[in-house]
Amino acid sequence: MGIQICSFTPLSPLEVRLIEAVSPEVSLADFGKWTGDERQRQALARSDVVLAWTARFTRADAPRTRWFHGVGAGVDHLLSGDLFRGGDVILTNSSGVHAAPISEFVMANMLALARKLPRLMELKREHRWPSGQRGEFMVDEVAGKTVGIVGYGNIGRQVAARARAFGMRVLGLHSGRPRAAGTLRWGAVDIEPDAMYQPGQLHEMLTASDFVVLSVAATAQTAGLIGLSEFRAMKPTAYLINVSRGSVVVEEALIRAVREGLIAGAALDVFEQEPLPPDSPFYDLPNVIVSPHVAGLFSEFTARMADLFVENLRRFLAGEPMYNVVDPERGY
Ligand code: OXD
Repeated sequence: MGIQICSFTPLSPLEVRLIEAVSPEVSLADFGKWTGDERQRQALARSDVVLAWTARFTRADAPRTRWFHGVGAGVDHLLSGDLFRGGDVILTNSSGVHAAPISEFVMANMLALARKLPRLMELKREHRWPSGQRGEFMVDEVAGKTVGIVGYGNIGRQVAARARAFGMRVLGLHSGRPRAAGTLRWGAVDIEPDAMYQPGQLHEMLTASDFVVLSVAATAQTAGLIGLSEFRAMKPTAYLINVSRGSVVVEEALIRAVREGLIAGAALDVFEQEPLPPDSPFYDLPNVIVSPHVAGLFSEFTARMADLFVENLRRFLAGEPMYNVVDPERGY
């Protein structure tokens, strides 16, 4: 009967051909996105492999499925249903695919915060040249400053390499598990941090950091990881940059920390509730950059994700160890 693959993420004709070229056994139905209509449900009921961002269906809807590839790096949104409960569906993610663009986004935010870009843009909008106010822009350089990276995985490592190139000191917080065995790396440069902290040493790392970058997976262990006592541990001149998930930060505590000057500001790409509601206080906090969960968007995303999927499909069919296998219990 061959290997039936259902894709609920849009693929180009070339990507479909590359996937089908892995074996004459393979046939792929690309639906672009999940709508749950009858045609999709019938295809899903026959599929051995599913490729999708999220799973709005149950194990009973996909009884033959043996492997699910998650289009994102985070899999938190995939784990609420029963698809992975029985332990008989392999779950892989796309960690590494957009580590470089996300780390570029982190650096863009770091420099924007350090060089007060939001304020400069405000002046431009107001057609103002701030004569006599230039002292406001007498800032510190990021060279020599310290970045503390919470979650030293694919994204964290690429942030580290870029920060090092800017002359920064790099601290990493270990997730506590050994590094996963191999993936496609897309030219990633691995650097050792100046110091690696263990999970119990979060406060020590926060105290030493001028920028704290959250690139950790959203799990039961990391929910609410950064709350009021963590903001109190940070320097009043430090900034928080979150490209992980909103659940990692206690948002009320963050709002308070920025308002009361416990920290200097933040750049947030992810929120507890997305879309961020229009009345969210984050929009009005002057020292906070808000972006609508775009850090990972880049033009080559699907092509790279398809490369990873093709290599994993080859491994799946050959019974070889696959890249980016996620433990649903652990959540990463
Ligand atoms: C992801 C994301 O998880 O972009 O991949 O948020």
